[in-house]
Amino acid sequence: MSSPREEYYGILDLLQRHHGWFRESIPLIASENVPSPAVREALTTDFGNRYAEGWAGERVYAGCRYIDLVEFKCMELMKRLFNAEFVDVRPISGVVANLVIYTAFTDPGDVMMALPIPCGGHISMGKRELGGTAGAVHGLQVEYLPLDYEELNIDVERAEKRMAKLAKEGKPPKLVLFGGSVFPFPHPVKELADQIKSHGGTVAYDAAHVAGLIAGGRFQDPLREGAEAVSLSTHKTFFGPQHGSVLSWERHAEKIKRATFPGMVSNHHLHAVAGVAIACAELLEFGKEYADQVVRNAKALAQALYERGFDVLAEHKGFTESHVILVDISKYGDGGSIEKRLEDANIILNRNLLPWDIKRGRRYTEPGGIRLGSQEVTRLGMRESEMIEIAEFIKRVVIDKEDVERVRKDVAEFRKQYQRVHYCFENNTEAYEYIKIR
Ligand code: DSN
Repeated sequence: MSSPREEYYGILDLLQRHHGWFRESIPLIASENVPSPAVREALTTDFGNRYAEGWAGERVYAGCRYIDLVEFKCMELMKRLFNAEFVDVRPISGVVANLVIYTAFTDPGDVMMALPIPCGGHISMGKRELGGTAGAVHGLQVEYLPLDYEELNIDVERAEKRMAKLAKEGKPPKLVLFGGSVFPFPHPVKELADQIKSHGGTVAYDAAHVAGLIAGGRFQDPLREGAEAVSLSTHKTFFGPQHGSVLSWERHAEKIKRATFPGMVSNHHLHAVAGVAIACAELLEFGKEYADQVVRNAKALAQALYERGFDVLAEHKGFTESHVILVDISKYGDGGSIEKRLEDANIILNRNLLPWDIKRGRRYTEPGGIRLGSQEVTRLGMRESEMIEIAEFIKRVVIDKEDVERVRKDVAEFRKQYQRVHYCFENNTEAYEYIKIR
């Protein structure tokens, strides 16, 4: 058995190896990003060891003098960024932000409509029998928004019919949650908002994936299209630390505040709130330029993959209007083994169910698709020409079945030029530098 000291150094060694690996890899997971050195600095502060239960300025804890000032700044900057009347920056993740919305606007047993998981819905929107948060934790009865497989978007006509049918059966949706984890095109919020409201329902929007693009003015603006509440995670296209938030209107402030605390959080990860405040300032300054490049890169990567023989979905509409692209990989194998082969070549992305996979008997372990996101490589300073190089690396692994070792060496060489975080005020520390403070 190893001694505690050996274990201690062993753990630290694994952390350093992770950093070394990411320095040499191409990070394409659509739900991740790399924060700036200033955000990483915030995460190491003593804020991470404190409690601040309650609302800023009205805490149930002492010692919050600076914590309150930072949290007020975070709220003020986030309101500016999203032109929101009210924000709650305390939910500690996107899932918790969704739970805050469920708690504020519904009761257990109510009907909620959202996309099913194979069609891009997130696990936090899932049914009870699937263990999804909405059903299993808050007791909502989840009904599905229909997806148009060709358009990769919600089918407005079928959604209207489904909603009308639910209303006729005496179970109109109390909440309709737009958004999801595969979110290439703006959802028809304004097209459906009136009908949702006419049945007494609330329009909500999960912006976890697209928050940075909304902040940069490069995606739809759900608050102006009829949404009463918007949940965020702050670490996907929004390039802060892992955390969540809710945007809304002043008229809903009290019930959202109460749902967050005492409902969902005691400690709300104050170091992360500080990191979110810094990321808000960075997005206010650089967000437009960043979001434009993220979308340009996603389109360029999709086009380059398509030209190399990959079945990138939604070609007829330019593949994507966000950071995410979805590829039907089934003619080369299953998504699980392709994900693994690419990982061995230091190309890190994830397998993904395609909308029709479950009906065809596929499972999430071996789905027909892979999902790629352009936001992290954009943050590393890459542009359209680098997307072509990335597509070529992917082709060498998946189509040419080249030796992964050889591709991995070329990927590491390619990555040498992209070691700094862009779209931030200071980048003296490298993006994946291991910071030792022992
Ligand atoms: N499961 C991740 C996603 O891809 O959306 C994060 O919630």
